Amino acid sequence: MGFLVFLIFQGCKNQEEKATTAKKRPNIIFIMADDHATQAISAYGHPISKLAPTPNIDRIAEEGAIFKNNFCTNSICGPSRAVILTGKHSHVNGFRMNGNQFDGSQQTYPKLLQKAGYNTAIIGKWHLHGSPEGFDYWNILRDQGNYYNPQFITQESAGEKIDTTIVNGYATDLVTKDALEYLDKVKESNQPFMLMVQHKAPHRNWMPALRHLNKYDAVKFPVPETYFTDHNGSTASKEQSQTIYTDMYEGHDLKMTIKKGSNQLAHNPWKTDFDRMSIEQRAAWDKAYQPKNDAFHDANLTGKALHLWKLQRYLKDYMATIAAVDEGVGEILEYLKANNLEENTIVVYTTDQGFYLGEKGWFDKRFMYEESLAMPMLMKYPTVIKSGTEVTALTQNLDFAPTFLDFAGVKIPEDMQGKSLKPLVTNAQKDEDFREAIYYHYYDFPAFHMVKKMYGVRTNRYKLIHVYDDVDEWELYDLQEDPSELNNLINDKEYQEIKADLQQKLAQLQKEYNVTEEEFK
Ligand code: SGN
Ligand code: CA
Repeated sequence: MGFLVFLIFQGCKNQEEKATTAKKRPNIIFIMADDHATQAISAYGHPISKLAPTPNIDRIAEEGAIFKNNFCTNSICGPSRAVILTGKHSHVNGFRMNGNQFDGSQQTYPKLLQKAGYNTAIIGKWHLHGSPEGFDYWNILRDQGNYYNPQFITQESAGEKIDTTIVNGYATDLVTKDALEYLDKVKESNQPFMLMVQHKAPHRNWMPALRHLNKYDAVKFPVPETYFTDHNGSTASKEQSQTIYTDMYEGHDLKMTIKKGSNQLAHNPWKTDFDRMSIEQRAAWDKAYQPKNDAFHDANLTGKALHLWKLQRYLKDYMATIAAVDEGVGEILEYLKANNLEENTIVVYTTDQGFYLGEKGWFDKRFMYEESLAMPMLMKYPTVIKSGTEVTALTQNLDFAPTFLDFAGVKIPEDMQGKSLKPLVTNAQKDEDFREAIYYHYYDFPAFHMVKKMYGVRTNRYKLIHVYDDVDEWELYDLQEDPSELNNLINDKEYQEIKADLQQKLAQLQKEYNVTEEEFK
């Protein structure tokens, strides 16, 4: 009898210990916006963001770490998400461009965390087609998602015939609300959790929440020096179609109307974004925009003045769309504090790739130039990361999966191509010893915005790009001398040694990452 009691007691004790160890493992909240440029996060200090600060997102950097040289491997939505989930480059995980179908049967970090006892969830934009695998809970936006009254696909509705549910409200707020509801449920359990909160905002067509429609009316954003550049030295730059003043749709993107006194949008090919608004939402929208649009018609702008007006309208909408994301981050951080979860939860803020805010005249991403290559990365974990940590190592979205596994104490599979960032934020490794150069490859051509196929290498000072397929052109930039990347040095005599070195680094990386000839067909 005594022995049985002992056994039962031991059993309970083991279970208790197991629960305590499980609790000790950090929770992970991965917040990812869509197309949120580093220039639009005030922690990164860009002049544009100073006029439209993001105080809540900045808190993650203040209380933890900011990555100053974090880059994507392929500057486009689905591919970046697939790299994040798998820790493998696009050519290895198989998702090279939007429209591909993600092979959900492959290894991902959520699956590995789930297997190790984590409760895993994803809420918001998914964009990988097919249903998410490796999640205990999911609630995803249909396709790209809509800002107003979006459709969600839930575990329950994704049967043989996917049944999407329209949820009234504003996408960013709905995603935040569902994230808070998930936290409320999961905090009651003994399991550590990993939650991915993936906003649609601030993706095109930049529709702010009703409460933010006039937020930046009085602000004049700085015009990038390169807004009217002529792209000498790069055929790919000349031949893209993502220029604000020639390629934005006046209605859909810039919310311009056909004439004074009318609320009818000018060119608006994707009607569903506005047509789905309720009568009340549309009335509030028109009340905010009509006076601005009428003033625009009165001003009768043409030429450069018109191009500059378009830039301001774009930036005001883009930054106002971010305001709800920032508020949502604030709500999550407050929730953690109020529920005693702050100390043991890693919070990450990032986006799927960078974005142009008028630099080179552009919006969108895809190019290997800095604005679209750079990805914001902020991370806090109070018990482990010192506040105010700055990481300058060359890091990538490729590294996120190994990092989360490392923090969770799960073995990083050999076949993951990224490296854990943990030694960088715990000061166990020096920034300069982390990685010599990063590898990039963009495939999505011909497609929207007509950005050509390209691959390349970036060190902390130089960048070499090969644009291929319908052209065969190399570009070389000295980022220290020419941060705007306007001066292609590929044929410059003084840079031939540097070029040879970069070519060698490129070959090395292609070998290391198993890039075969197949990739360039
Ligand atoms: C949509 C956008 C494009 C954008 C792609 C990819 N047009 O097609 O401007 O480049 O998505 O974006 S829109 O008018 O329909 O918004 S991604 O972030 O999903 O890769
Ligand atoms: Ca994106």
